[in-house]
Amino acid sequence: MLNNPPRFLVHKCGEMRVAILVSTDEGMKEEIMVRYAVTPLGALAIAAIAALMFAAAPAAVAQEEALKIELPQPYFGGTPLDYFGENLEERSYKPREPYMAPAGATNLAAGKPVTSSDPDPNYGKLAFVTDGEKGYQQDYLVELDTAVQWVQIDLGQVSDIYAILVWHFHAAERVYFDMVVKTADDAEFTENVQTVYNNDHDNSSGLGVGKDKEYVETYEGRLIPLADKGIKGRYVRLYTNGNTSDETNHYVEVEVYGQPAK
Ligand SMILES: [Ca+2]
Ligand SMILES: [Ca+2]
Repeated sequence: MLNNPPRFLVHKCGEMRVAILVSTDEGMKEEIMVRYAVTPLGALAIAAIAALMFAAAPAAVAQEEALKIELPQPYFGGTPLDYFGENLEERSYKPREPYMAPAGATNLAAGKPVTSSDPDPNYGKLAFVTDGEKGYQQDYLVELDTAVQWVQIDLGQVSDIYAILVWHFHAAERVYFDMVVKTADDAEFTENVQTVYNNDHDNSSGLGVGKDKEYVETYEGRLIPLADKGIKGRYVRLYTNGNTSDETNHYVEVEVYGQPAK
């Protein structure tokens, strides 16, 4: 795999080596492409040809690709948000950049079982969290009780997790408080527990202090980037503690991109 441009090494004796660095399971390795005894001019010529060949070569075999994320229709209208928190992220009105993850990642959460701290939602069903419907309409919304509540998804097997994407509710400008996201190998969250997002700066939910930002909900959902974090787990649990409009907690959809762990 040509991960790096060729390097041209001309030795004092007039021998030239054209080498490339390739990445292998053992790490970076130098592979010699050409080794010639040449005049300095000849060395330059070979270097130029090799550079041209490299430039013309097809791109390295893809190890990563952009996640294929289906976005719902945006909602226009509603009351502008009147909330300024110290920890509120500055809003970006640009579309999110494509997110690169190891090739072959899929939404492991699709159709998977959902449990919750509130097994009897105010309205909607827990199954809505993983049913693929992400519209802003209330028909797609599950509303959980007030105070700290969580939903939990069982991916079915321990998996490599590259990104978690969550839509709480996007038919209004809202910020959900104390959003904490954890992964674990067991449903009780005692084994291999990892906190992958926490924006509870004052520990008001009692799950620990987090440094992540609060943000305003949009149709793009919130993508938690984990591709380079080496996160493995079977269960994903997401907490919130009310929002800027009321004290209840909402979900439209949660997606978990990754692959079953090898
Ligand atoms: Ca849904
Ligand atoms: Ca808080």
